[in-house]
Amino acid sequence: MELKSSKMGAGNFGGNESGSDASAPLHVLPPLPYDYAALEPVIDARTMTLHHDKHHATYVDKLNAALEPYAELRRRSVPWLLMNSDAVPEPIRAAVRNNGGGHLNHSLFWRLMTPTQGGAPTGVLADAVKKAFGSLEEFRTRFDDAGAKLFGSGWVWLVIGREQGSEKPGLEIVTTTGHDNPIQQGKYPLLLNDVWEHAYYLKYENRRPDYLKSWWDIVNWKEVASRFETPEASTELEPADGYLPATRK
Ligand code: MN3
Repeated sequence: MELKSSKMGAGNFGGNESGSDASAPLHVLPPLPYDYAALEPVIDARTMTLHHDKHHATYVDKLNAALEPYAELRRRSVPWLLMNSDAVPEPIRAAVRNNGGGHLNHSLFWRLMTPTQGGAPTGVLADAVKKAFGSLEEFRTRFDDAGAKLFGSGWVWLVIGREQGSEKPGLEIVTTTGHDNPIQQGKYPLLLNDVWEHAYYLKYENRRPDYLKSWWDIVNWKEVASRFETPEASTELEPADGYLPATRK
């Protein structure tokens, strides 16, 4: 499978295309699109600082370290690595899955939150949510329930998968453990929430359901709608190669 490497620049998920410095880190920690305190009071600045500068940064560092001896794999994007785990040598397979997934998921997560949006989905996304879940309120309830029930560390997602009881594309709520991403199941992520304790414990302690409920105030619905309407523009998932996001049609 060949990457459309020319499209893989945006989002820091692609390979080092300059090729000028073989020792340069290939994967780069993206900056937060807002200040550390911007999501308060829902997520406190201390949590954001640790989460981005320590947790996410460590995933990027460990991913680069794992890939360092493998010249061919260093050209590959994170989604490609996650979707082609058979091509990743066994000694680094777990490290690439965990840290590559951690890098991809957090990069999406930062962009799907905003200090200014909140509110509700509009347009065709609103219609799709209503069709799949009955109402926005029901969707949120089911999403929160899935996140609250997920045992241990993981993520809760809204994805383009399959309509319930059919082969047609439709919206689904799924959960993943660790840092797995729904692209590994052929599903296209639209929205995600991090339910690892490091995402909420300083402020919410053991009250994960309170965190899940509060979080809706900072969801970037504009970005969710953009992903839904033009998934092909989300370059970090480009190498899906016929796998996704064609499921929308
Ligand atoms: Mn996290």
